[in-house]
Amino acid sequence: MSLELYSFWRSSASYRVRIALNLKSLPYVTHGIDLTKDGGQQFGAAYRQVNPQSRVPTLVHDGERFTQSLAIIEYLDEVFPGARLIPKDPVDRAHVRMLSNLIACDIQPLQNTATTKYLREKLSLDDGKINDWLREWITRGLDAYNAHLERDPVHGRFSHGDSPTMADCCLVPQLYAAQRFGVDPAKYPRLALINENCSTMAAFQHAHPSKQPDAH
Ligand SMILES: N[C@@H](CCC(=O)N[C@@H](CS)C(=O)NCC(=O)O)C(=O)O
Repeated sequence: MSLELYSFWRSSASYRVRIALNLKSLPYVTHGIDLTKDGGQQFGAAYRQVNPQSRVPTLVHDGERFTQSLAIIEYLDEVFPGARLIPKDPVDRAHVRMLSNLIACDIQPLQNTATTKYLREKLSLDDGKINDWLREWITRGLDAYNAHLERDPVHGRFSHGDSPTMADCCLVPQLYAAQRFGVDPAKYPRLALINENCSTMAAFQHAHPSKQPDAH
């Protein structure tokens, strides 16, 4: 069995999949795709063959290629035994998907490299305005995530209950990105606590950007 992950150390979508692979105790080989080098290695001919969308991550499992981090995490959960990342019960499952989508669909695309590059190069926004943009969308998204947790009757040490799910695979990288872009996670005590609980687990520690072979 072979698992290969095309990823960039700082990419939050790649970080999600690394956490999921580790929670499932699945060994994998990393292929670093540097989004900051040579105008972005994701646009190179070699990587376009792997993923025509020119984004990371891509997971290759025994020759089968998958993109889109949430689709990858769902696939891993369905195919491999071990910790369940998406609960069985339809209500719990919908909660976990809702939280995951809130981050993956409504926050991350607005902080993505290609988006901020467009703001800078095509719309001539300066760094100050781009930072305002980033903080605005990240704050609105995390406010909403936090509000959902307050209403969710399933409280626990993680986003939904007492074991980590796909939602936590999304939350931890999003809080890492938030900090990078100047939004202090301490503003959200509940989210900060979940982040702390995750950070005690080896699966999350080993997935951290600073621990990746391509980190710089
Ligand atoms: N919805 C995709 C998002 C993938 C994505 O946007 N990846 C970013 C890094 S986090 C990327 O490759 N950006 C390259 C670019 O913007 O050119 C997923 O969840 O996998």
